[in-house]
Amino acid sequence: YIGTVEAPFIREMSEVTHNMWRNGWDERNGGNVSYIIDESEVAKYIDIHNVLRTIKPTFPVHDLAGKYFVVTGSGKYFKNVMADSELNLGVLRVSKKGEELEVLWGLRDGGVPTSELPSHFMSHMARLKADPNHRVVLHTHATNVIAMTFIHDLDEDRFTKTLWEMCTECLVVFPDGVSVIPWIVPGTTEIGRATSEKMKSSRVVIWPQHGIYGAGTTIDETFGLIETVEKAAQVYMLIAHLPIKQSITELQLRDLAKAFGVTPKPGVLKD
Ligand code: 2HA
Ligand code: ZN
Repeated sequence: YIGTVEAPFIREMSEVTHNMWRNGWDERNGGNVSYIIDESEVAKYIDIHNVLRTIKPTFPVHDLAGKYFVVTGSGKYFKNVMADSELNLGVLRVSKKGEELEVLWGLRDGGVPTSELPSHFMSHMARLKADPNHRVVLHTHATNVIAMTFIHDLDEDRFTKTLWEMCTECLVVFPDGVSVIPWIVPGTTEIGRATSEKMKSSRVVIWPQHGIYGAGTTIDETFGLIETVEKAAQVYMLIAHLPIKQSITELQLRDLAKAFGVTPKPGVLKD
């Protein structure tokens, strides 16, 4: 085996966690990422027949049986992933029956997967039904998204429309809009259920006063999606208290959708 630390999926995880930390989104142990990897890709770098130990998930995950994941560890800091990926990340396989997690690499010194594993696994199940190419779930404490949830109406269609109005290309990047759940205790299966329910039809779920979940087919695309939402929220936070002289109109949003061939989430724009 080639050195596992050089595996592209470990490098991608190290880079994305580092970038999110540098953005100021992942203080302390904030944020978590899980990423589905093909067996053939894992097998190039890791002995997939050597299970280091098993972990019981808090709920069975039959729909994900046999799938391989790279995940961030519970309580680990994004800041530290680059320097020691084997301590802060883990590669695991969901057992054949979906009742155990088989650790194949990392989570050194008895580490366990992210405390938000219920939300991650349930979101993966929902997204795989919506998009067979789905692979990534990314949670982060994007600063301006959190700030915006204090002062903006939490109705998800109104929230989506405001974000679309903040930067011209937002509608093109997330025509499916963002969804918003109520405030719920993190790490619970209840917040997992609420998040995955939204993930059936949208790739972005906002947790009020906490952060954001994004889903996508690659790390780059998912990070880009969250960056775009956060950028719009940042613009909102910069202008919301100022007298607005001009903005993007509904007609312009429609023209934009037409020009880029995207369908805005129904109900957000007035008909
Ligand atoms: O792991 O972000 O939501 C820290 C978190 C929990
Ligand atoms: Zn969080």
